[in-house]
Amino acid sequence: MRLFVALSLPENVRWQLRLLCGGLPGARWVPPENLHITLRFLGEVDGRDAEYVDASLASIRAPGFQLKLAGVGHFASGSRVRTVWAGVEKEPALQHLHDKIESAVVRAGLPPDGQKFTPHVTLTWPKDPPVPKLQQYLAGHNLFRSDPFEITHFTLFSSLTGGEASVYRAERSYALTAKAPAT
Ligand code: 2AM
Repeated sequence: MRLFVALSLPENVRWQLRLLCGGLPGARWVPPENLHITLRFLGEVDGRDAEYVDASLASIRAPGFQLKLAGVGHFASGSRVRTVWAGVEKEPALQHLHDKIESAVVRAGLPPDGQKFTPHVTLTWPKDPPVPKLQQYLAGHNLFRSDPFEITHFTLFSSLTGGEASVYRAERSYALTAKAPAT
């Protein structure tokens, strides 16, 4: 089973993100129901390991928090653009939650990720967009800001790939504790 841990997004924010889904020739945009913030990609995991991961994730105690999406960006390998995404405004509680999830996954016996966590919402995996179009897209959406939204839980998703778009299914959600009081 192909698994990943992610934050789902409220419907109003997914609608706001739809406004960013256009303007790159040939791009196939992630359908609104699939938009998410990946916290940890687990890849193919067998049933027993999935149970260990589930138990380990269920033991996490971390406070809820508020997030806002901000701006757009891209990841590239060399000169190849791999991903165009919406950014996430800096929030220490998100990094904290990511770190707890990473520890939980390793405690469950999976290998460490070792990658720096750059929170984002993937909008498209474009196919060689013309550079001027990409620059125009990035500059044009630089000022994008979503409404703020509350993060009250995180979710273990399974992913079925191979079709037109991947099918993500929420396998289990894990509640965060009540938001820490402002200091
Ligand atoms: P991203 O889009 O947030 O970058 C579900 O497939 C999610 O897992 C994707 O949205 C992607 O996160 C992440 N993912 C998929 N394949 C991956 C891989 N080979 N390595 C790392 N992350 C991957």
